[in-house]
Amino acid sequence: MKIVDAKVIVCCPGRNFVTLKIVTEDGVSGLGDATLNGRELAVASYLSDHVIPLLLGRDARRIEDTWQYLYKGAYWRRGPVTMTAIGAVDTALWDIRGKTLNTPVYQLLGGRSRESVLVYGHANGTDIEETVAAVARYVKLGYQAVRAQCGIPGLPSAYGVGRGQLSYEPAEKGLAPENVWSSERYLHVVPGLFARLRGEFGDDLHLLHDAHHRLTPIEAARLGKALEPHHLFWLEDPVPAEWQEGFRVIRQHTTTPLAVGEVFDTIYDCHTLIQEQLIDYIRTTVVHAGGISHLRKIASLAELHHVRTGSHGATDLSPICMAAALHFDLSVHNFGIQEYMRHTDETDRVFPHHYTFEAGVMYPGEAPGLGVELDETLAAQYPYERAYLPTNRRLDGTVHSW
Ligand code: KDG
Ligand code: MG
Repeated sequence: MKIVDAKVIVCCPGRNFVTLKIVTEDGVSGLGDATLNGRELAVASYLSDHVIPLLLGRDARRIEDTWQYLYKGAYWRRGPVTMTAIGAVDTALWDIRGKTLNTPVYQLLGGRSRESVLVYGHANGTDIEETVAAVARYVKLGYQAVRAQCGIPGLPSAYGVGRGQLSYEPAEKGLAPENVWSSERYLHVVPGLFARLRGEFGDDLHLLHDAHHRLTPIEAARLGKALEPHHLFWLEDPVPAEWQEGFRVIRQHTTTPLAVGEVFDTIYDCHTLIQEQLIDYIRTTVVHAGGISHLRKIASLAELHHVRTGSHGATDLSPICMAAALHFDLSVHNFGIQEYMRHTDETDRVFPHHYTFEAGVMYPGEAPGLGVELDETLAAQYPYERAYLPTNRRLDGTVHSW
């Protein structure tokens, strides 16, 4: 089953998405998400200029061999651009395999390990009371798990606080905006937010929080300790993710569960964290960590060390990635939770899909392959628009992690 064609489609139905489409000699096509927020065209070029010429004529059934060929064959290994491109090829090949065998991808991954996939939504507000109201809206929609973020007095903007919609979209059209940050002010607010949320919603609702890589280890340890009475499902990205040793300090001080991984692109970024049990959830994604094949290897290592998965699922990951994540989540034994930010209606129209949400859980659907299509005619009506994630500076002007 030879690959006879492949192309990259870049579109912007509200935000930018990069998609790889691979076609076989039998006329079967598969899709892979290749979106790297704020650096989209680098992956598009990597695929068009360097990967697609290598795919033509290859057997689409050799998924593992193609992964190894692209990874080892580049000589320059790892990195978000390379691994997103490999992830797109891998995802598209799993899609083709499912369509060829007329079965949903999760059946090829060992079948269902559970009936459905627990997801968490994003609640946010400019202050604590607005966030409480936002969490209430999610509870009303049936969510069993909610991530809560709120504005910080004295700071003009805060990570995770949107513009009043259910979805939060950080990328801005044009050049990168600058945010202002103060860890001191942030640390004053967050414990009070969760005390208020537990008081309002009781013990059963799963509550999550994302510190978005901004604290030092000892600050994160202090936050984790302060949050212990409110038993979070997890505290995400407490310190810059590449700073693996930092987690040892946090771990010594707090029992708040820790999650990390959305910026990791291979198992080599997280094997120490997993093997030393310095984290509880590994949040690598299909799109950025080398596709379904590589994510399964990370999950297998994590399973040995009591670490569960928690796939990243922000709106900058296209519905193709969302579908792939759901097939993966349903199949792996040590699944934890899946992030779910709803895409805009425009995005859903460009990427019609079979996955569904009901009562706080999701289902990938029973369509062959991943169960997502790309309406190329509609996509062509939304050309690429340059957009960047924000940057961040402390109150005194020093650059800080965003
Ligand atoms: O592109 C960056 C976003 O995906 C990221 O900021 C979202 O942290 C995020 C999350 O947990 O969804
Ligand atoms: Mg995050």
